[in-house]
Amino acid sequence: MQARTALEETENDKGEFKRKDATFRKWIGKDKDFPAEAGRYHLYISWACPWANRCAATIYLKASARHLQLCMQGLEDVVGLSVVHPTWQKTKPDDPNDEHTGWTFAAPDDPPFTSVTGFGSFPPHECIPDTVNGAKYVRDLYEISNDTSGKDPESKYSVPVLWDKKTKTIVNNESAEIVRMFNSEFNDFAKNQDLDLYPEALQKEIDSINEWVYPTINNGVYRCGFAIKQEAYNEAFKELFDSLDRCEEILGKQRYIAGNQLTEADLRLFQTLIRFDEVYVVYFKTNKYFIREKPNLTNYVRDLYQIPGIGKAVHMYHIKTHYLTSHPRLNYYAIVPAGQTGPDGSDKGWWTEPHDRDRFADKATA
Ligand SMILES: N[C@@H](CCC(=O)N[C@@H](CS)C(=O)NCC(=O)O)C(=O)O
Repeated sequence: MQARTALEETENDKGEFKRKDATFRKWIGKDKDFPAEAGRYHLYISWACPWANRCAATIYLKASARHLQLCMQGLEDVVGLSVVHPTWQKTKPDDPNDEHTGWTFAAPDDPPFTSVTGFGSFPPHECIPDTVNGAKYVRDLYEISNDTSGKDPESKYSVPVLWDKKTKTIVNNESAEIVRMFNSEFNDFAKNQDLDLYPEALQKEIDSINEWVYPTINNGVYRCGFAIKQEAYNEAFKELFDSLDRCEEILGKQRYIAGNQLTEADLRLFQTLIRFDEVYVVYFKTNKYFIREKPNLTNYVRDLYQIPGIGKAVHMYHIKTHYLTSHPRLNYYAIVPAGQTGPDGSDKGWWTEPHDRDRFADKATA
């Protein structure tokens, strides 16, 4: 069986993109599979991946005092971080029968990568190599953990990966669960223990928002971009913009998507919105409108982007470079559109402008 990537998850009658569930689902915490300990766990991410990024943002948020607009060291000292190169490479370059391409580590002084089709020159800016296992590819981590992901049609070599240095295995590779663990299980070590991204009073509301935001927005953009039949794209496109309209309306009445308090539901929604105008509109054909045309969505993205823990995890170079240079089927020549932030994503542009969200009450700053 050939190792697989998300692009192969469209091989069904309808040509729809169907994201498979993550395979490692162990928990860290009191009376759970693994104990919470400082320095024991390592997080492997891509700055480009919206799912991995929300895990990094949670680490930073738990380390930041929002009302002081300060970002201090906190969970950053507790959980180590490695960041892959944005451009997928062949993960078994010496095996002519293995065609898999995927996440590859690089050190900041390594030479630039080209796409697997041999185009472009993409330097390893802001990459952090794997100092824990010395792995060259994320695939290696799955193989050290004796996993067949990627070979198994049910799964692939995805990020984020939460790694246990003690037992040398993957603990969990599902971002929704990793965010919850960082939110609640590491408070003994976190600087910003009081920040609760999944507060009990809002859990029902958050769960019900996640239920439509995930399939129609977070995964909805991928369902548009990876569809290989027109009907599948049409359906995903309609659901996506119906949901974005719904968000625009909700955000006209309250500061955050689940109420007047920042929660994990915002971290999820934000990850798609910040990538939308620069990548999804052009690359995933989600071109009914730009986020910047919608006043409430625009100001909401600015508000979140300007929270240091969230903004710090946004790396536009990685975001643009990954999508545009990693899927030869979609962009053979790996040309990166300039958009608002330039091809290298260096211009911060739109999201640093002042926002109008202070007009709502905000529990976090009250
Ligand atoms: N359920 C996972 C999904 C993670 C995921 O799909 N990550 C993508 C990057 S955005 C990936 O690593 N894909 C690898 C591939 O398609 O081979 C989560 O939310 O943690």
